[in-house]
Amino acid sequence: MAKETVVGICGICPGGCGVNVVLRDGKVEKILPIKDHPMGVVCVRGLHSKEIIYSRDRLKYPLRRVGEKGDGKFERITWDDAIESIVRAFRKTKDEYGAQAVMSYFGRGSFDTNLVDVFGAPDPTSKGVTGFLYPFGSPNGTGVSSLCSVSYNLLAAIPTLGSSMHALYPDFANTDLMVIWGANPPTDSPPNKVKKILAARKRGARLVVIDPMRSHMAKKADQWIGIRPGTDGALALSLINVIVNENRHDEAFVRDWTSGFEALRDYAQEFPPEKVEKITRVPRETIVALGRSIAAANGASLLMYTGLEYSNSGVQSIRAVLCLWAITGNMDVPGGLMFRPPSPVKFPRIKLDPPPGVKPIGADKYPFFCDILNSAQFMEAPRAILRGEPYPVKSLLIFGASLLTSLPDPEMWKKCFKKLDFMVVFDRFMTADAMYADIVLPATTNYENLGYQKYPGGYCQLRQRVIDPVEEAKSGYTFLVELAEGLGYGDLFPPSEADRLEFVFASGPVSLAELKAHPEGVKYDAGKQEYRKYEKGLLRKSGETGFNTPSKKIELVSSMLEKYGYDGLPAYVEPTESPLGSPALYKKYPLVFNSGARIQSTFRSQHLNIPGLLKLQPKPQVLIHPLDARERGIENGDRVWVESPRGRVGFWARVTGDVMTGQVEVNVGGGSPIHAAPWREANANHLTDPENRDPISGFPVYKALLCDVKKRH
Ligand SMILES: Nc1nc2c(c(=O)[nH]1)N[C@H]1C(S)=C(S)[C@@H](COP(=O)(O)OP(=O)(O)OC[C@H]3O[C@@H](n4cnc5c(=O)[nH]c(N)nc54)[C@H](O)[C@@H]3O)O[C@H]1N2
Ligand SMILES: Nc1nc2c(c(=O)[nH]1)N[C@H]1C(S)=C(S)[C@@H](COP(=O)(O)OP(=O)(O)OC[C@H]3O[C@@H](n4cnc5c(=O)[nH]c(N)nc54)[C@H](O)[C@@H]3O)O[C@H]1N2
Ligand code: SF4
Ligand SMILES: [Mo]
Repeated sequence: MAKETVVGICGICPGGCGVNVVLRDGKVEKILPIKDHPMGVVCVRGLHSKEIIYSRDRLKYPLRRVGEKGDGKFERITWDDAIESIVRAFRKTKDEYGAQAVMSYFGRGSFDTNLVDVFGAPDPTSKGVTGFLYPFGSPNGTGVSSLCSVSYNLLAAIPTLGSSMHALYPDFANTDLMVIWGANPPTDSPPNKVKKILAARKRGARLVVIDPMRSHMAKKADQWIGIRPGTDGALALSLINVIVNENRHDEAFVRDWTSGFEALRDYAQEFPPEKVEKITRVPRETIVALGRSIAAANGASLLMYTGLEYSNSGVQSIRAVLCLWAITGNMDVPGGLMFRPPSPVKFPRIKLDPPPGVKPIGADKYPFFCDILNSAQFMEAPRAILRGEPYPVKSLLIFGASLLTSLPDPEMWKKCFKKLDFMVVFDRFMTADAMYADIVLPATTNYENLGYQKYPGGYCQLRQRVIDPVEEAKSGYTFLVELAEGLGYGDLFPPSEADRLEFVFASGPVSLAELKAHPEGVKYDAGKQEYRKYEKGLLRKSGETGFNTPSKKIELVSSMLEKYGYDGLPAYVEPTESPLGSPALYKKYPLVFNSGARIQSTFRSQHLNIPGLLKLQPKPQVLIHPLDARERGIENGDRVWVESPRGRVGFWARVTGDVMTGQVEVNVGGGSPIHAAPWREANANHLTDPENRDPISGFPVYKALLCDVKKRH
């Protein structure tokens, strides 16, 4: 057959980058980027799509475990048999312990719009799949939101600004100053902000990056401000200190549109730059100069992501930064942090409500998290699985996630897997978790699925099925609908991917016919952008002026958090395991441990078996400063142990000035049986601590711990 080019969407992650797929004989031959696509980028993983789709490691058939848990002995079964087994097991759990004893965990392999829009919780601000088990009677929909991005996106933003961060964006096109704080856009998926940032810089806007590492972005910046991990809250409060003490805040905005200013101003007195220099390692002159330039900027924009989430005051530190943006009048003004316009169109959603009467796991310890997300906090699952507290959990569905590589203390999670009555894993590959599952099911890549993708700013594109599913792999949608049918509530959902498209576009902003006629995508009206929407009643559903918080103001002191018993102020807490927080331990473990900065060629635990991508970084590394390396007799490329109070794991040293002295960065992702040998044993989460968490979000402190690095002889 001749070559055929299909306008498609990259099918590796849900980023939604536009690609041209060159097919030969019905198989993907090549992936070519489309430059004028709204995403405008294709990352290195997308370019290696072919290798990923046709990897010999892909799961091909449904499997049933026949050996002991963890042995890796499975037999091939049919899909019907698999669904029947899951249904039987879930029903048995429900009969014996109640529906709440069945739990789901949706990971980074589940973020596809086509799933979230159908199986998500009622509040569309949350991006996870939390509602699938609601009709079954279980409130215990959980997932990677228990440890990723919602601390910033929801838990800090909603009580402060009255809105999720998904509803905001930095106005790079008009900005004077860009502050990138705990994010590295070149590795985001898709990495589509980089172009805008570089264009703004070319136009004359200053770029400042606050990061413990000289990241990809920091290398392109006017200024890199290195910081000790986990101390950003202190830095933000010190910037506030400089600004209020020099009367540089936006007085009119503070008076009319914020609440709690006096209390914040008083609290910030505890954070003078000379004291905060010792906490953060940011020189006092740098703090003063940055405070002044944020206040003086004619529109200061802010980009954050996960960098601040993993400390002992993650939520509050992010809040402190948002407060800083508010008091300097940088909200919803040209070049500042903009609210998206209220959209005149809605995509229809299926309404799934949490079952009444039973609280999700974790609601006793993290009530704010569970209420905002309509979800359980998965970090509390071990208590339920191992000890039956506050009630037992007996069956677990793991969908597109790798718990043993992503959560602290893999050995404890293995114990949980062994204790469960039933576990099912749905994935593209045989993960470490799958080795413990009763049933393992093969998932497609999105190249094998039919669906749609919507983009911010009003653009929608059909996700064409570019190739047939590999062997017996199924899409997440097909699997979940079949499972729902087995469990007796399939009628809630359109029965097939094609029916789902009919459902969405029957009343959506564009018609299915239009989308089919324009495979490159269709624009629609996503609302008119206006500045200072709070003055015009455009941020509240009622049409009243102000922000969508209880007081209608930006709450510097949060009434919502106070109601839940937390500090209303954006209070800073020193990381509990740190040079200042645990000086005795610091003597034994004299390096600050950070982990998980993204690598372009990998995605958390993914692609560490894909030869073309592995070539880009064959071995798991610990990044260490030349002075620290020399002190330990370590040279670039040496095999080393990274030791924490929890244990030791082998890595390879990358000696580089891109990290600060006294601090290391450890690669995350390793630890799965299909990984290339060097990565297979390198599970960084043997070094992290499941009990060390942010008290509001319950997120593990992945990025502010202690360790030492030793040469491995
Ligand atoms: N120490 C430390 N630990 C961390 C982090 C850190 O920074 N430091 N980062 C944390 C963060 S932010 C996150 S999000 C978690 C990530 O945790 P996970 O959600 O476990 O992410 P992945 O390792 O990417 O695993 C995703 C799995 O989904 C599969 N998959 C991919 N696409 C699909 C699909 O379409 N369908 C199905 N069914 N499966 C699919 C992949 O094969 C892979 O096995 O890790 C966390 N862990
Ligand atoms: N290629 C690739 N892309 C990915 C992923 C991947 O694994 N690979 N993972 C995806 C996932 S799960 C997520 S959640 C997003 C996350 O996207 P980002 O949050 O942008 O993730 P990173 O690229 O790690 O950037 C975080 C930055 O924060 C810095 N940082 C760490 N600790 C601190 C701190 O205490 N303070 C400050 N100020 N900065 C700190 C890190 O050094 C790093 O440069 O990326 C997604 N995109
Ligand atoms: S970010 Fe990379 S892997 Fe994800 S959709 Fe875009 S090109 Fe594909
Ligand atoms: Mo994440």
